[in-house]
Amino acid sequence: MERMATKLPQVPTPTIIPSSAPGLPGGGDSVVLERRPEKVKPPQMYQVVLLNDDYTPMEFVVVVIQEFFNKDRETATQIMLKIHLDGKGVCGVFSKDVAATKVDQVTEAARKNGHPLQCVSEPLEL
Ligand code: TYC
Repeated sequence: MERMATKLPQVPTPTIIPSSAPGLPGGGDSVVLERRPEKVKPPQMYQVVLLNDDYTPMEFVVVVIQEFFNKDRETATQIMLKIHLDGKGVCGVFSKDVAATKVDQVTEAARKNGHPLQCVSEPLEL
């Protein structure tokens, strides 16, 4: 099996300070962990956005937001109305893979039900 390349977090290299070092309590060598600037960046996150159209029923959009984005009915209704009025709205923020899966699931559900609903993912600005 092919192995995935994984980036391990960088750990500081211990510095051995001899017990004779001035200002340190005696009784054997002391190990000091020096703090280094953090090199591991958090992963890029993606917002999943629904776009407005003139044909998809409001009720279908509310159910989609409830089912695929785990929102309660009231929140889902507010998001749907925001999309209806502004043209687009964020339904959730996810890692790249999860966002892509949400887009696929929503698009499949919409097409199965004969609706043109558009769902896209966008990298989140820092
Ligand atoms: N504008 C649609 C209507 O009036 C409702 C709608 C809301 C459609 C949100 C898509 O992402 C959407 N039936």
